[in-house]
Amino acid sequence: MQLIDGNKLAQEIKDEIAGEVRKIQAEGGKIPHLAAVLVGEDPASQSYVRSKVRSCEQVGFKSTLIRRGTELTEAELLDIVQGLNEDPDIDGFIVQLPLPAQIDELKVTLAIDPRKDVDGFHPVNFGRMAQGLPAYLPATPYGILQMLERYGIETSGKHCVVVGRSNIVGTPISILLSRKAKVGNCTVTLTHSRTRDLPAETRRADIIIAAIGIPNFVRGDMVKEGVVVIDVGINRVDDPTAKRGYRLVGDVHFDEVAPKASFITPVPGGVGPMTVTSLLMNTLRAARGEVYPPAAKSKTP
Ligand code: BQF
Repeated sequence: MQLIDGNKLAQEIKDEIAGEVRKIQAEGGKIPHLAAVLVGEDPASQSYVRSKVRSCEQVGFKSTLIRRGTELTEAELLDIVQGLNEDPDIDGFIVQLPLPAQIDELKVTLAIDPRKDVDGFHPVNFGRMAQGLPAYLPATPYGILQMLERYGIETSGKHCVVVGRSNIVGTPISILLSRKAKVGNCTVTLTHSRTRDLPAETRRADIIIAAIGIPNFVRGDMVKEGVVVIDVGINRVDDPTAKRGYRLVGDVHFDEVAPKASFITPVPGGVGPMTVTSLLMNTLRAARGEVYPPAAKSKTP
């Protein structure tokens, strides 16, 4: 069994991005600039945003954090989004989810200019991804592709079983792994809460992507010998002996599954850190105008 080390891979990718930033700087180009909007006090969201801002500093990006209280109205947030859409110095931005109950997440997502949607959540980016056009890929699926590629894990012709059908992980990774691409060409089965005999499906998998949000959901008797396991779960479970009173547990029962796996990602330190580097890669692509052609310069008469 080989552990897929997300922390190590994320550091390697950050080093590569930092090198690209130094090149841009040497050529007198524009330093990539990411903005993040954080609404409310959710502790997990605060820690995610902090780590994104810290990662920007590590690679030499500019970053701007916009913090607002829980009482922020939807109209006020839409104004902030509009301002970021129009700010020529901002290459890309994210609105950290989840948002307080009075704000409609879909409305906010739709308000983001797809050219600055470095989370890849806007339906325009999702549609472009699905059709194999240049697009910002959603951070978690992009991170998973990087892990498979950099560990040299063959995907072509393999049977991949995805557990969970969310808009940000299960559904997009199913599309990406079935595409005709360097990392792709899988036969994909997308399973979910209504799947009949789910263990029978996972037992046929060469590759399992677990993204259902239930701690220890995938058990040892649900996988075959030699399986590749990507665990997307980040579940907080109470643990009085832990410093913070909780610990992070994946969607995979690691101790039962690891002995049967050829490759497996740990939690923490697996997919999580890769989502952050995906965001940085998308921001670099945004700054370079790689996904959408740069806006035309206004003609002076
Ligand atoms: C690790 C996220 C659910 C809902 C909204 C490293 C992260 C997590 C774990 C991280 C996540 C999850 C993020 C680890 C960003 C991943 O060491 O295991 C990094 O920062 N994530 C988010 O921004 O919003 C979420 C999960």
